[in-house]
Amino acid sequence: MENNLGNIMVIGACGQIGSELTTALRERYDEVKVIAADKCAPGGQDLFENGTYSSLNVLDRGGLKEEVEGHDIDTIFNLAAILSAKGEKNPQLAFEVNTVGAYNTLEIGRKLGVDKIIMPSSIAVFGPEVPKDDTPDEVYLKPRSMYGVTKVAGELLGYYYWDKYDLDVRELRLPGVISHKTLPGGGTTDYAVESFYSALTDGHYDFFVREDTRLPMMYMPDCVKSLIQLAEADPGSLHGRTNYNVGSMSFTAGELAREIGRHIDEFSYDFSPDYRQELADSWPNSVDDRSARTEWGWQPEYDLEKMVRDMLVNLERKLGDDVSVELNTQLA
Ligand code: AKB
Repeated sequence: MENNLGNIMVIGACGQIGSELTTALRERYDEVKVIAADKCAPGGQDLFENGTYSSLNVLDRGGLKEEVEGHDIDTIFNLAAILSAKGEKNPQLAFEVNTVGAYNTLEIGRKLGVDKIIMPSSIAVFGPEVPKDDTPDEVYLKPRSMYGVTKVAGELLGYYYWDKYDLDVRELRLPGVISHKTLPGGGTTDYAVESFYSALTDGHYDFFVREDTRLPMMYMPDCVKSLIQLAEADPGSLHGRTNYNVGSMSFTAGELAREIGRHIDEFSYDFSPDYRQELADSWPNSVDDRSARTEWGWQPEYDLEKMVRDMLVNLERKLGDDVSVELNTQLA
């Protein structure tokens, strides 16, 4: 397909979202360079075999400049981030990677005249004061986690670079992202992914949040679609710019457990909230994403039922002999 993104660099390409976004971009556009950039070891993964890999730490501004210049990059997706739970264990590192990383990306974009920068923000920008249901884009932001603080800073920095330097920066607020290819690393919403692995390999999962914890979530195909749609959107229609809510599904930990249990009779579960409960409690139940829908055509495809089926089909295949339970429904 013809693209309006030119040569692309995905920073954080080894991560949960980066690994799938890189593959999707390479499949979507013919004859286009999609550089996978990260500081992970490029050993043997298809990500590195099917395109160029660039060893890069987003905190190394000189190295970033060299890579962006050397590959003649037009569009940067910066997905390098320390997520909420890990960020509370090491707030200083979260500040560096998330805020300095965003600043470096914007600065290099400005200096080298890059066309577009896309950076995910998060539902972690919200604090407990805002309406819990259908939380709007434009509300008072007082997050309680360092991750949330850095994401608010990222949104404001992005808006500043657009406003002052005419740099085409676009950001959306992702909810918890569920996927089967690459594990998430250190988020509060990781229980939603872990529960599938444990259900299949042990028949049991101990959720680290309360049963009634309701959070906005999204399945990876919708997440990848949202990032590409926002990147491809006509700049003239983008008024929100760096604070788009993107809703998809919203469910409690108990509802997720029961939906997995519909396919695995022997699945048992407990709820033992830990320090991550406080973070989950400070976030919305669901978001109002009307701006994303009207300004760039956002429309999710997966709901809880469809996502759970797809996760189980794919993980059963991936985990092979490690699966220790019987699936009681015909999934494929
Ligand atoms: C996290 O849990 O930290 C992330 C997020 C909601 O941005 N998944």
